[in-house]
Amino acid sequence: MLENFERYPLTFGPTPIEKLGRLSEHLGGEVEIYAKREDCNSGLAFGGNKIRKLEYIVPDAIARHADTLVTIGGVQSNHTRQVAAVAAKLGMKCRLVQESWVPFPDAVYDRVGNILMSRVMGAEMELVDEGFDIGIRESWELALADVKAKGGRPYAIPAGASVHAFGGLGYVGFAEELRAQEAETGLRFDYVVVCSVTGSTQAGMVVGFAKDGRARNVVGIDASATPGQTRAQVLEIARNTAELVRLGRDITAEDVVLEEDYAHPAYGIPSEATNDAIRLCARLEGMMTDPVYEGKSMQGLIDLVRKGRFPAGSKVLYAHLGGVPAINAYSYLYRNG
Ligand code: 5PA
Repeated sequence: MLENFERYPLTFGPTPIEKLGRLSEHLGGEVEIYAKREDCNSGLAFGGNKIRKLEYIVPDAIARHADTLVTIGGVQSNHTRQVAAVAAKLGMKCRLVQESWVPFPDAVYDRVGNILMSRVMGAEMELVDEGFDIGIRESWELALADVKAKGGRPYAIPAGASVHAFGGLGYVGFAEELRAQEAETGLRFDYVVVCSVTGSTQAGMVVGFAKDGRARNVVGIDASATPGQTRAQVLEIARNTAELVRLGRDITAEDVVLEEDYAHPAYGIPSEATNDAIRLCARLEGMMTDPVYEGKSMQGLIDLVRKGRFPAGSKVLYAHLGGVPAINAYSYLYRNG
């Protein structure tokens, strides 16, 4: 589906698929749970889902002779950290806007984890006192204008690399990669569980799996706590991406499955149920997840298995999209484990 698009390699190659046998057993053993380890996809500052997306965006930045990647996220954004790493790797500058998307009081919140690494990698950043919103922000537009005013050649990457013409392509590639792995191993996955916020991860998957009739088997777990906006953004990106890759059919609202029950109490704030899921997965599998994104999709996966959402015998693939560095900013919550 991606033959006509240039890819700049930033990842190690196809990501490993790992059986989560002890978690599957713990949840009754009727459903086989696997994880596709997007969190281990690259040597660029711990990797994650944005690296896969950026492989299809970087060729455009290079073609336009950009010298500065400009993007936006919360203080503990994984996305901004991954853009900082990619800029370093390409020999470009990086300008980051880090907004106050999460009102979290941990004393080291703006010192550790993602933001620490972005600073070490030399990104220029500003902290802006604006709340959570996945839409286009004025602060980001001002940063782009500022880079230009100072004689730079900025390249605009929106939040999560999502509302970008090529933002959905990386996760179309995920579906193609999985099909190849299925052919090789003889495994076939009935469902893919994926965390959704700015939307292009799920949108790309919906398009990629629409090709073999599995679009509606992509189960999005909302972590934005503004699911209306996330759902609309997934649909819009999926539609545009379907056209771009000439899928040959339209994507409809029914193709976007988004579970809304796991994002509470707010974006970036874990509930007790989220923390229970993080601990359970860590203690049964040694697989770490974070309190902002993957802990919530893990909570969703566990709850949906317990509720019998997946028929007995199903193989369910949890897409682990990265994000663990942010757990350092929640040190007080996990001081006793
Ligand atoms: C993020 C996003 P989408 O934004 O593509 O829907 O992906 C959600 C997601 N898991 C899932 C992890 C670990 C993520 O980092 N992170 C954002 C960030 O600024 O880091 C874009 C919000």
